[in-house]
Amino acid sequence: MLTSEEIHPDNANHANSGEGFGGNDGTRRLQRYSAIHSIERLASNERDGYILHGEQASLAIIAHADGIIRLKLAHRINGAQAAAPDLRTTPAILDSASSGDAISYSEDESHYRLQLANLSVHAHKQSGRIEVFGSGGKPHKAEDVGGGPNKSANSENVKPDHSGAKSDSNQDREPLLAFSSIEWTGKRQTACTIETHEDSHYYGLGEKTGFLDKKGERYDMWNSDVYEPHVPDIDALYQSIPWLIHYRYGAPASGILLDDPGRTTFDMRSGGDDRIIISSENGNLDLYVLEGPELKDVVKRYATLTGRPPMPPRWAIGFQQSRYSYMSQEELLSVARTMREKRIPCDVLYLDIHYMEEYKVFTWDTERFPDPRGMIAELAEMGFKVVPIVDPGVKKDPRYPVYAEGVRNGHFCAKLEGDLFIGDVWPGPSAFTDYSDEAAAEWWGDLHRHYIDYGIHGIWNDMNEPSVFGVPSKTMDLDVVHRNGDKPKTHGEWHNLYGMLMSKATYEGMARNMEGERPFVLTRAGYAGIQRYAAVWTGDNRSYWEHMAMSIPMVLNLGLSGVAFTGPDIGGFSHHASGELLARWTQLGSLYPFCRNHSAIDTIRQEPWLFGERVEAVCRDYLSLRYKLMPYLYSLFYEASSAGLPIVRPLLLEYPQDRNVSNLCDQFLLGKDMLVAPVLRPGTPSRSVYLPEGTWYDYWTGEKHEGGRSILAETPLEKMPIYVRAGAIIPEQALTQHANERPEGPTKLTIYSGGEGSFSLFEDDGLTFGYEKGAYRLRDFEWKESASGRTLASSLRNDGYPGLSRELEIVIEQAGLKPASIELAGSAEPVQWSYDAAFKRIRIPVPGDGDFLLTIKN
Ligand code: MIG
Repeated sequence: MLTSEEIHPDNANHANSGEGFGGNDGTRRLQRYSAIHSIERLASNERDGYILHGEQASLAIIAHADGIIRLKLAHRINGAQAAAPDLRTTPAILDSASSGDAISYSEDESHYRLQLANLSVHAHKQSGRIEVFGSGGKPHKAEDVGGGPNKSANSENVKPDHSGAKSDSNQDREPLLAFSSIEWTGKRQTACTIETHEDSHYYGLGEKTGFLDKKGERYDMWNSDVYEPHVPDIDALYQSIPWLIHYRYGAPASGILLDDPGRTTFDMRSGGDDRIIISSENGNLDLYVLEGPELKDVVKRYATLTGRPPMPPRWAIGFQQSRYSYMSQEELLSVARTMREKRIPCDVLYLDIHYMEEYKVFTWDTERFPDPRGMIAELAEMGFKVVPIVDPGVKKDPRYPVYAEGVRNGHFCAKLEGDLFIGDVWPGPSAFTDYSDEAAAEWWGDLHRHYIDYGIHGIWNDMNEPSVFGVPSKTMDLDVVHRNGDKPKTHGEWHNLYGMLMSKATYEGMARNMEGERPFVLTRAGYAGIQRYAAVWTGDNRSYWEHMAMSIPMVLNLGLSGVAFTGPDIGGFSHHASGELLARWTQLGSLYPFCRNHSAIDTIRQEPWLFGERVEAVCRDYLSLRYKLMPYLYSLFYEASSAGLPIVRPLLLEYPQDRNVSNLCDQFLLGKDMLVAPVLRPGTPSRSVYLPEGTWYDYWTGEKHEGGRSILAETPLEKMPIYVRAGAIIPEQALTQHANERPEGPTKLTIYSGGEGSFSLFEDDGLTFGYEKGAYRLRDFEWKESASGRTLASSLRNDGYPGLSRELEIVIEQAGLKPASIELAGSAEPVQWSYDAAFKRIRIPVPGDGDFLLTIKN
C-alpha cells in the first residue's frame, strides 16, 4: 500500500513532470535532427525511397503502401557516416502490404520535396521540419450537428498537389502531420514532436484506461501485468499498440504507427494542446504515417499494414463462462448442465490453472480431472467447447518432458552467455520459450497436439507479457536475447512482442494440427498485429461499476487499433459482483464481440443464476438476444476479417461530422446501424441517450425518435436501451442454446423503414478455413425508398456454400399504411405477404434463391 510519503516534496522525480525522453528540461544532452544537407536515393530496396542526411542522423522516407509512408531514423553516432538504414520490419508489419508507390523528387532553395501517388513529403532544409501532406482528398462535409463553433480548417480550400514542382503549392493547405523536431539523447533515446492543433482529437493506442479521446493523456507502451485497479494513473496495461489516430473536424484524419516493441511513450500532455511527443527508449524511430481522409480509411489502412483478424470458429462468438478456477470435472459438468437446464445459451467453458498437475502446461491434474477425454466428449454432446489456459512459464523440472526437451533443443530464452532465463511464476522457477525462434515456435505450436487429442480447439494465453513474480521489473530480464533468425534482439528491445509471438506460435500450431478447422486463441498480452492470431480480453478488471463503464472506451479504442475481437471479464474479475452489477454488465457484454463471464478465486461466484431469479432472467434474455442476433454479429466478424473494420464502434466512426460525439463513450454502435446505451451505474431508472442525425427506432418498443439530440430512456433493470437506425437491415435467427445448433425456420431480415440502408450477410460452415477458398455465401441486401414505392434488392456476391437454407422472412417495421401490392421480380407465383395493421408491419416470406428484387408499391 502506498502512503502520502510518495508525494514528499523532497522526492524529486515526480511522475507528472511528463517529460518524454525528448522533454526540453535542459538536463539531457539533446541532439537534434536539424539542418538537412543532402538527399540520396535509397539503393537496393523493393520499395522506392530517399534518405535525408542531417548533421547527426539520417531519415529514410519510404513509400510503403498505398496511402502509407514510412519514416525511419538512422543515427549517426559520434559523427560517423550513417550505415545504410536497416529497413527490416518487426512481425507487426505484414509482408504482403502492397509495395509502395514510385516517388518523384524535386528540390528548391528551401525544401526537398518527395511526391508519391497521393502523399507528399516536404523537408525543410534549414530547420529539418518534415511535413506529410495527404492527397488533398476532402473528408466528409464538416457539419455542425447540434451546434458548437466550427473552428476547423475550411476543407473547401484543399487542393490536390500532384505537381512535385518547385512552387510551394502546398502552402495554402495544412499538412496531415508535421514533425517539427526529431531529437535523441546521448543514450540513444529518441523523441519526435508532432505539431497538431488545439482542436485535435486522439484515438487508438490499443488497450488503455481513460476515455475515448486521449487528448491530454500520456501513456507508456510496455506490456505489464497490472493487478492494481485499472485507474487513470495506470499508463501501461497488457497490450501495447503504438498506434495513434489524429482527428480534427473538417480536416482529413491520419494515423501514426511507431513500430517499436521496446518501451515507447505517447505524450499528448506535456507539449501542450497542440503537439504530441512520441518517444522510444531504444532510439527506434520507425514511423508509418497513414492517410485518411476519413477515420474509416485510416482504420482500414492500419488493417492493411498490420493485418485483419481471421474468422473465428462460430462457437467462439457464443457466450463463454469461466472461473479461476473450476476445480474439478464434476464442477465443470454441473456448470454445463445448469446452463442447459436454465436455458442460458452458452458455448464455451474455461479451465484455469488448476486443471494442470503442479501448473505444468500440457498436463492434467488427474485427481481433479480423472477423465478429461470423457468430460470433454460429454460436454461436446451438450454443445460445449472447453478452452484451457496455457501460460508461457515451463516448470523447471528435469523429469518434466516439456522442460527437458526444451532445454535439450535450445528452445528457451537465454542470456547471450548461454544461461537460461529462469523466472518465478505459478509452477515455481520456470523457463520461457523463445517464440522469436522459428524452431522453438514450431515446437511450442505442435505441443498443442496434446490438447487437440482431447478434443480441445481453443487456447487461452495468460501471463504472456511475460509476467514474472518477485522481481522489481515484473518481467523477463532485459538482457535476455531473443534469437529472431539472424537478427537477435534483447528482451528490452522486443518486450512488447513476447505475448503476440506466443499467440502466433499457438494459433499456427493449432491450425497446423486441426485438419482444416479454425482455432480460437485468447490472449492477454499483445502488440500491433495481435488481431491476426488471437482475441483479446482486457485482463484483471474488478467488479466495479467504473470498470464496466471504462470497458467501453477500451473496447472501442482496441477496435480502432485493429483488434476487433475483444471484451472485458463480464461481472468483473476481482472484487465481488452484486446481482445488479452482473445484470447490467451481462446486458452490455452480450453485445461485445468477445463475451465471457470470468471471476477470480476468493471472490463471490458470479455464474448468471447466483443472484436470484430476476438477475438470472436478465442474463438469460440478453444472452439469448446475442444468439438471435448471431447472423448480424457473424456478418460483422466477416466485415472485420475482410475490410478491417471494428465490430463495435464509437459513434464518431459513423458520424465523423458530429461534434457531439468526439469523446462519447457511454454508448456505442454495434456495426453501423445498432446503437447500444448500457446502464453504467446502480439504481438508475433512466439514462440520457444521444442519437445522431437521422431517424431511430427503439429496438424493444418500435418507438420512433428523431436524432441529432439526446433523449431520456427508461431503464428498469430489465432494459438496456438499444436503437436501430431507420433504413437498417438486421438479420436474426431463431434462438439456439449454442452457436452450432441449427436454428429453426428461415433467417429473419428486419428492415426499419423511413430511411435507406444495406447489409451484407455472410454465412459458412462456421468451422473450417473453407471460406478462405470461397466456401461461403455472401448476399448483399439494399433497401431503397422513394415516393412511388420501396425496394429490397438482394444480390448473391458469392455462392460457395450450397448446403445452407436460402429461405428468408422479410419483416418491414414501421411500414406505414397497407401497401397496394408487393411483387417479387422473377417469381411467377404471387407473393404471400401479410400486413399487421396494429404494428404497421409487413411480413414477406421469400424463398431467397439468389438475386431478387422485391417491390412494395404504396
Ligand atoms: O491472476 O490464471 O488475468 O484471468 O484467472 C494471475 C489465473 C493469473 C490472471 C488472468 C486471470 C486468470 C488468473 N491469471
